[in-house]
Amino acid sequence: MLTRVSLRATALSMLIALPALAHDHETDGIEVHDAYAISSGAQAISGAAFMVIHNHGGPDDRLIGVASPAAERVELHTHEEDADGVMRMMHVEEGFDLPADGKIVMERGGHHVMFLGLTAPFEDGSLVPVTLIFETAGEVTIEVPVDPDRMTGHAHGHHHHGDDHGHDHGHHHGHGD
Ligand SMILES: [Cu+2]
Repeated sequence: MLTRVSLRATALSMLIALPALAHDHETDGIEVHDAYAISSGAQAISGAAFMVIHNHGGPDDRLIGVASPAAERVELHTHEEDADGVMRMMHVEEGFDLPADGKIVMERGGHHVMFLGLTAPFEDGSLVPVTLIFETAGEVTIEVPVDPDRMTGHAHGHHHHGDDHGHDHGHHHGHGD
């Protein structure tokens, strides 16, 4: 009898806690699509994540930061062409604009979430927790699947993998243990 009572008490406290959690995520109208993460194999010390973030009916907003337990440092990056025509990766401290009914596209060769100093290798099919920090909407935490073979949504329907694809694969197999 005592056991049954305490179980019921636990279930009740969970019921009370849940609506508060759900509320936080629904008010904002932030929606994340097509998220995936990559790294270049088991020896990799860095990784990247790509996704499309929609702002459905919310006010103008801005993605100002990102956090994850998967790496020592997590930053918002972009690629920019320098004066010599070389593409360079840059930390974007001010973050990315997310206007009302607009979107942020993070894709290969462009904006991305950068993981520096992976706490564990990214294993195919595992989920990387990522917290997106918005100026107005606050924090939105998502789970990003590791999928090194995935192309962005824009590449949909293309079966030929171009040269730009090659460097992302690296060597998946190390020396074997
Ligand atoms: Cu980067």
